[in-house]
Amino acid sequence: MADGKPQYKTYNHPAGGWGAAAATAKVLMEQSVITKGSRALLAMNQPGGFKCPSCAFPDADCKKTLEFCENGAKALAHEATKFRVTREFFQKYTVTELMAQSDYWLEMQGRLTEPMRYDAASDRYVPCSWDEAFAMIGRHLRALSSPHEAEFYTSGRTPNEAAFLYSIFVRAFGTNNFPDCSNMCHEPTSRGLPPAIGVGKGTVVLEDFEHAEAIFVIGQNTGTNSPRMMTNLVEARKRGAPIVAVNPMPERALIRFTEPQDVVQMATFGSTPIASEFVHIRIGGDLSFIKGMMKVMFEREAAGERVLDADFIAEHTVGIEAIRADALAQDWAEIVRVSGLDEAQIRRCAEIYIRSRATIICYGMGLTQHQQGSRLLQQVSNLLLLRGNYGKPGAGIAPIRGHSNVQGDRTVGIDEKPSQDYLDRVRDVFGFEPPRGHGHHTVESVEAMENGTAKVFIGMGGNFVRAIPDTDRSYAAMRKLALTVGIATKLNRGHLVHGRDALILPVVARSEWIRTAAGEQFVTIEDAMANVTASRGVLTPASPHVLPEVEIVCRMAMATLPDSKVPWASYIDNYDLIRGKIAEVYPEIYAGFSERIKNPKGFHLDIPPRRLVWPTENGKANFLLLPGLEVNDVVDDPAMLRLATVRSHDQFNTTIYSNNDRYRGVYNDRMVLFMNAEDLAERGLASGARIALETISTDGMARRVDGLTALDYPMPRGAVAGYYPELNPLLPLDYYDRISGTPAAKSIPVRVVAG
Ligand SMILES: Nc1nc2c(c(=O)[nH]1)N[C@H]1C(S)=C(S)[C@@H](COP(=O)(O)OP(=O)(O)OC[C@H]3O[C@@H](n4cnc5c(=O)[nH]c(N)nc54)[C@H](O)[C@@H]3O)O[C@H]1N2
Ligand SMILES: Nc1nc2c(c(=O)[nH]1)N[C@H]1C(S)=C(S)[C@@H](COP(=O)(O)OP(=O)(O)OC[C@H]3O[C@@H](n4cnc5c(=O)[nH]c(N)nc54)[C@H](O)[C@@H]3O)O[C@H]1N2
Ligand SMILES: [Mo]
Repeated sequence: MADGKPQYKTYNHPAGGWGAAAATAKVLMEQSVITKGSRALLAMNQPGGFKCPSCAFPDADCKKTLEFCENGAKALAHEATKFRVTREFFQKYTVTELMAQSDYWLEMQGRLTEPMRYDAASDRYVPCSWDEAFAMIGRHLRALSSPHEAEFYTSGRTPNEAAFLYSIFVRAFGTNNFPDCSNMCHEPTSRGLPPAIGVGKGTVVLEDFEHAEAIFVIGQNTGTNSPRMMTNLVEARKRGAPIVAVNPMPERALIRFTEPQDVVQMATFGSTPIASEFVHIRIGGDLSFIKGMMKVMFEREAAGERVLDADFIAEHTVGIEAIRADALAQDWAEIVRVSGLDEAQIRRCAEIYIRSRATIICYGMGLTQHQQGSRLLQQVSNLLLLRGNYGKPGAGIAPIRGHSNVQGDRTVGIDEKPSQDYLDRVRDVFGFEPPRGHGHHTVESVEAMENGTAKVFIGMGGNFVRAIPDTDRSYAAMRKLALTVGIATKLNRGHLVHGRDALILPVVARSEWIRTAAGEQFVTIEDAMANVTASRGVLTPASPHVLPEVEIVCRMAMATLPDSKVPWASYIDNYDLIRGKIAEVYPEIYAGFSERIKNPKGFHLDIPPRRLVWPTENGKANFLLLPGLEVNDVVDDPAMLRLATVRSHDQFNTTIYSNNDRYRGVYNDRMVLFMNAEDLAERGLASGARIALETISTDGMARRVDGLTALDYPMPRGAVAGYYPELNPLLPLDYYDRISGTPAAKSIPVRVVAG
């Protein structure tokens, strides 16, 4: 468990299977919620129940009775835990003492139970009433000389109703400062895809997986981070559709998987091979892989073979000439050098792609978190356009989103660069003039704290200080603030790295019911495939003193904007009124929201490219060029290694469930560095050596993490990986994709030094 002896061994079993079943039972036991947790699991992702609080992958239309996975069960067990953080707990420890504890320890203390206020004299959090808390927020916000001195963060577990009201409150207050977790995650999808296809979302629905003739999974650790998608991959593989997995780490579930829900496979210890082609790519090598495939296609087309969808290209697209010239001009030796792949494998992947009449390309953080993340996604779209892989069954682009409602939060207004059309509608519907300029994304909000222009930080969920880059610098920036507010289910580091005043405001969790004066309320979420569904908690809230997020937003607004014309109090009780307003602000997609949500299966938000309609400026799908083969600045240092910061199997972002990472064979340790054997040998290191890492950066700041164990692991040469958030001190704040603001957390240039 948390403090056992570190062990490193190879995991030779298929992913999923009995290992997953055992892990599910174990986590329910650890949180002492076997009966309660098992009961709640039966309601998870079922009509009339609640949506899994873990990832954003859609659930399969009620086809299976148990629509949850090992990691969904962990998320639920940690939410439904019997452990509580009470006023006695805060009386026992000073904030300085709590700061010395690990993230894992903080998480294991359990659910927050009542509002707390920081008391500087005793260095403790002390109880305060909800009225006092809201009054303090109102006082601080009204005292600012400009509304732009406040930063309003959102994490993607926040449901639509709360996120929508939060966006209205913040705009009525007068700023578009909406740093949010999406800025560190799929923002390249939101910003990169619109110029290409007109929407910043995926274009596939779950059913498309049943019709796909090939599936590419690029830079995404499916078995750990969206395990429910394994069902679709297993099904595809069983009917013979090839799967191409592109990843610098041979992620276990992408190689072999046993479905925990498949009784026969479980009983016979059977499993399904997943990747028909495992593409062991260098970190940041994806652009050259894509260009290599396109080069093959253009060459074969030039030789008279029909490998492109000429009709689709002629009718729907603009810009193929530049893409063709660029791909043909690439040199194989360079493609091979930058990608770390051999030409024959790239040709085989191109062949798979050419043979398939309908292809889905899925991707995750392995593509988005690079300096050119947004433009890299445009190249993925180019590849799809070449064979008309939009607007037909079984085809399209599938960003595998992170948080369960991160896509929904963006749809309903959490956006630091809102469109003028949207702002006009907010004005018309709510009768106030919203601010028109751009606000801060996550990195800019930290810069504003650092230079003293930001004074208040409100965190609607999440664990901002642990999620962002440059840990030491970010801690210092947060500590300069006048007020920090953490609206949360669990205690986390964000509550301990605080401003002069600080509040912890505990909320009702996804799995718990919400009862108001108007009766039982439900919330809604939008999954990664744009399905909007209702979520109704089934458990009793963690304490009688926690409040739903909607109520917290309304009461912050009432305390801050006493003259507001928006009827905040009415929304506290009746969530249908909120959905009515969402429908008014977004009539194209949300008309009739309150009626449509009565369908137990929910409804799908229109994605125009599915109908071959392209809401781009020119009304066409655009081929967009990214010259060269590199997606990150080239670093001229022979000792340089590219570091990807990744998730273990036992964490949800900054929440650490245990110090194990079963599929990668690491137990009781998170301070490890996965490294290629030759890279180790070249540095005179043996597997297990104690090392430190330093960032190779250009800003003159020293960044270093000590106490790491280097492990011989099948990584490509020059590529290393370790865990987020422990390695965030190595990620420079200004090392990010300029289009999306997303930190390049998968390609930090580092060097190994003696530890
Ligand atoms: N259980 C669980 N589920 C989760 C989460 C969690 O922490 N735990 N987090 C949620 C969130 S917010 C998100 S955004 C998603 C994240 O889910 P993923 O996108 O799977 O996130 P990561 O674990 O960061 O890493 C992705 C993969 O990218 C690979 N990779 C690294 N660099 C490169 C590269 O240059 N090219 C390619 N092709 N691959 C590369 C890594 O080896 C890793 O397998 O999952 C969501 N679901
Ligand atoms: N180096 C590096 N950095 C990264 C990444 C990476 O791959 N590498 N990934 C990035 C990504 S993809 C993301 S999405 C961000 C994640 O950043 P965040 O979303 O900020 O972080 P989480 O760890 O998901 O937040 C966990 C906290 O949310 C609170 N919480 C949980 N459920 C609820 C709820 O229902 N309501 C409320 N109000 N609070 C709740 C709990 O108190 C918990 O402590 O991190 C980013 N940072
Ligand atoms: Mo994410």
